[in-house]
Amino acid sequence: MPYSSPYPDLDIPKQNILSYLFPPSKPLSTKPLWIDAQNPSVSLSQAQMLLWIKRLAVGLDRLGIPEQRAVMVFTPNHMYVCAAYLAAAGSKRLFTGANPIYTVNEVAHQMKAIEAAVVLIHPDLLETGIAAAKQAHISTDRLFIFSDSESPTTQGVRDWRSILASESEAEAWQWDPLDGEASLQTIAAINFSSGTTGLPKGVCISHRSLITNAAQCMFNKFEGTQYSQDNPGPERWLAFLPLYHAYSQLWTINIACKLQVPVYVMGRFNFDDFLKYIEQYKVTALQVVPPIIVMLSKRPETAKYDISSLKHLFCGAAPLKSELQNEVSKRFNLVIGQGWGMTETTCAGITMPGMTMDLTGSIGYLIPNTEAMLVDDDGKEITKDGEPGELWLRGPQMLLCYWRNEKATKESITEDKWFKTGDVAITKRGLWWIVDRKKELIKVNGLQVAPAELEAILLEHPDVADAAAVGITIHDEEIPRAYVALQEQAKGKTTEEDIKKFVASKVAKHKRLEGGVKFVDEVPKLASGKIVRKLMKEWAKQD
Ligand code: AYL
Repeated sequence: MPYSSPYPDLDIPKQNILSYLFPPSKPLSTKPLWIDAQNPSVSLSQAQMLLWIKRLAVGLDRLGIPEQRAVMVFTPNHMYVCAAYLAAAGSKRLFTGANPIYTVNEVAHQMKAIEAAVVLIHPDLLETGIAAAKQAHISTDRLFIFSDSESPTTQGVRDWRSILASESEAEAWQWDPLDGEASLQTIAAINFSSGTTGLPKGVCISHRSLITNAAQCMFNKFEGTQYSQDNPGPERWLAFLPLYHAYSQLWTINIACKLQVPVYVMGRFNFDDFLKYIEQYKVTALQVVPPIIVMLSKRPETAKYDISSLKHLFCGAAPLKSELQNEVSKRFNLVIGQGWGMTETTCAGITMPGMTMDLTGSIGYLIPNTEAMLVDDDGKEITKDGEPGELWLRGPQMLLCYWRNEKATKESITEDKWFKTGDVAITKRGLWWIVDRKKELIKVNGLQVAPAELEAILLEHPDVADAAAVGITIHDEEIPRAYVALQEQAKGKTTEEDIKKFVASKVAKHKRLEGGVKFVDEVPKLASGKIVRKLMKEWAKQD
């Protein structure tokens, strides 16, 4: 028997994400909702946001972008990313975002994988964006400069404002309601994840899944508190997590809009600014990742600011030590609740409700409408509380499929719709703990690093005969390390630094081989060719 959520099922509407966020029955709010953290006189209300969404949706129609084709953004956070996300999804196109620290090769990979039809590029990233588009054979007239102020045409690339419809034209635009089955089958967003194995893949999330996960997380947020969706209480958030990731999209765009919580949108992350904004705007709650909790614990800058307005931190994306959770919670007098989820589960799957303070490191309870199974190495179901197994999940927030990758889809979703997470969990009395990771994934700063991607790059080096990448943990932080077998003639000549530099020239910072390069005679593999990562992780522990 699978485990089910302790909460009653929620009734989730089957509709367009725009119908859910901007219901015609409710007047649109004109209060500042998305506010520029750096320049708070600049903001967008719910009503203004909808107008930008419509103007862009009509603009995309005019460009002739077909349904279910990708609108990609390559930018640090700013308010208009929310408009691009909802315009793309709401007009039945697909939203996808690339990490603004990506190299040309990384952006080009994503552009090609998703067959981007339009790319909106921040002016600071124009050179990288144009070079990547060339590699991906995307023509210049499909690229647009994308920031919160108008830019002149540069290298033939126009500002995104040039494709926007006028206000009156936009007002006439109506979205497809996507009632019923269409809500389940229409993809709204594609974020990238390596899943349990291989290279990063596009994760197809439907309108229905987006709505489901927002509803589940809002239920969970208010569970056991005096507040509710109709009366969320006095809240102010700071959006510093990147909007190309599911976590920020869920809270900064969808939930903030639904609950009408003002959110200060921050561009590039900087810890001092982060603290300054919390103080300045009296931020009440934050969605964070474990490295933020580490910074709050260790960095002296925290003493310079008054962050006593903060009452709640919601932490997900990587393991958080309970000692650290408890220390930071006591010191700053706030509740820290963990949540677990994946790009493939829209975002959340298991979370600690409301203002519950847990001292055991638990990630919480299954959220409504969600079932789980624990499965042993032979594929048998584990039913005894406290016994570890691979976590499988089922619920309306699971991905539809991996984009144009039937093989990966079949490998990760069973015929009766269980999604295999690759995480190892235990459960006791309805609570859940993540105890291990069975899949290859390395998590650095809460961000995914796919070993297969690093291995492909290592093999491009002429002196490398074979290579494997694994995550190793140093001072509670996971970082990538490579085990490399050199070609005969390179042995004793090619150095660790050579390999590290080679990789660093091709990847974003968080994927660099900070855990070092170890030379081996042979990369340990099974007869099938499968790399034995566990063994290398054991070696690393003995260093
Ligand atoms: P992706 N503890 C341990 N590992 C975790 C946790 C956690 N609390 N949360 C995520 N992971 C790991 O796609 C786990 O290995 O999504 C999982 O398979 O970037 C992988 O990260 C997925 O990484 C929320 C809010 C989850 C945010 C998130 C983060 C989603 C990260 C639930 O409510």
